[in-house]
Amino acid sequence: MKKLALHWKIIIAMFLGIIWSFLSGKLGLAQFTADWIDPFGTIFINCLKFIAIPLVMFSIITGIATIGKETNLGRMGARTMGLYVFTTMFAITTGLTVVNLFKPGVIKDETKRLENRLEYEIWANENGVKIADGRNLLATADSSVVAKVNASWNAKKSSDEYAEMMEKSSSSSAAFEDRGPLQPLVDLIPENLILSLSDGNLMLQVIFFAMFFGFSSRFLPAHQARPMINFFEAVNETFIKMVQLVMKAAPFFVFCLMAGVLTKKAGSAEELLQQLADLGYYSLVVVIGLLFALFVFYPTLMRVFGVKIPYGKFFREMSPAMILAFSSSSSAAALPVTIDCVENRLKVPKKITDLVLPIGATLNMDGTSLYQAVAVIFLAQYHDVDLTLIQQLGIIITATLASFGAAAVPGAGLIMLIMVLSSLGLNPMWIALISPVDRLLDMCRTVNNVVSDAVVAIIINRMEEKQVKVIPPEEY
Ligand code: DAS
Repeated sequence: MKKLALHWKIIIAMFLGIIWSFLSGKLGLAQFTADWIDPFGTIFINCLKFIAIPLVMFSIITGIATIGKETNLGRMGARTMGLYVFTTMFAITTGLTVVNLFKPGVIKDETKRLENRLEYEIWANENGVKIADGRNLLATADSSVVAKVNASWNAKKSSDEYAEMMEKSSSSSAAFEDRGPLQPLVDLIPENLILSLSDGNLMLQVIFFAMFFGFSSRFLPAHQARPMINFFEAVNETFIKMVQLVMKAAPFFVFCLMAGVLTKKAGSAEELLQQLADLGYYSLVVVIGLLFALFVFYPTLMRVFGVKIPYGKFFREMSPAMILAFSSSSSAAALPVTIDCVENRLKVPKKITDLVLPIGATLNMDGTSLYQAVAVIFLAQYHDVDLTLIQQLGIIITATLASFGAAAVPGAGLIMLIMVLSSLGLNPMWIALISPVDRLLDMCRTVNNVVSDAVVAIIINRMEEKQVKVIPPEEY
């Protein structure tokens, strides 16, 4: 039988892992899975994560240090950032469109809808927050209903889950509140490089250091810089080789990852299915938006920029990175494989991938921003809050900033949702309502985050080639 290509093996392994997570619940093997299978998934992710940060650093240093004079770094950087912002804003607009079209949060039951609304107004009054749509149902509501909502709200506030969420939202909101206008710029500069290298959330600081170091090395006399750059290039290539070696065992690791993440996270896949049923319509709307962006918007955008990649070929060559993004829910963990796919399978030169992909993995999160747009409006609908068009357009800005600020690790998008909710005068603790299905949606939106980075790299490459390059499919 013809040797099965790696991406098909990984896809089969992924489905076997999902089947195993159902079986292990039924056969009482959940503990066995957690003890003997899931650790290999963690080992796999850790291997890719410990490679990702130095790979980002050495890729950017060598990329900036060696990029030829013919490439105008400023122009390439501006084009890259412009495409990141454009694709993110388009993703948010897609999210706003589908959630307003399908209205997954609107509750038919009058009483339930009123109770949710009153709970929002009680929260807003307690916290001195201006009601987002200016209505005041508390003033006219039946006193027995108000008393009932008050009691349930107080009970909810004292529950562990809400206490934990309140802690999360207050720490995150505080993190946003005392930020001056230039704080994001200050956060870019590493205080201590070793500290930045040790924390995946500080990837931006590693990128800043690498760009500054690489740019500075261009001022050295060639005979001085060359040995250092040769060394960094060899280190970089070694890291890529390490990724390729790890990926040879990817089918086994992805099986363990899928078997473990579903069993461990949900307690059992059935519980996850039950949670999905409760938030099914909302989850479906998020997935519809993501699929539209993935299979309609990105191929169209590449066509518009004159990139002629056969439709199927693009996704086939990107599939290892997409599956890894799905199974790990981490753009950072998937980054080494994304670089490998874009460079060695889609043939985009290193001088482009070294810069565009590491920065994209950290900044450009289209899937996250689309998800945040859907989630905010879903939660507003669920609490009968009518946001005006202007307020919704404001989400394009706040969700863009939130996705730029989200770290490339699992669950980052949900936490950054706190900022978007707070900016609209909505209750940041509503994220507790959608957290049960967040892991599954995180897996889906991380795929879009990774594909968007690859699409931008391919478009930048075409733009840098300055001509419409029709590459025959067999060559591509
Ligand atoms: N999981 C994040 C990532 O790695 C995205 C998110 O949490 O929204 O891209």
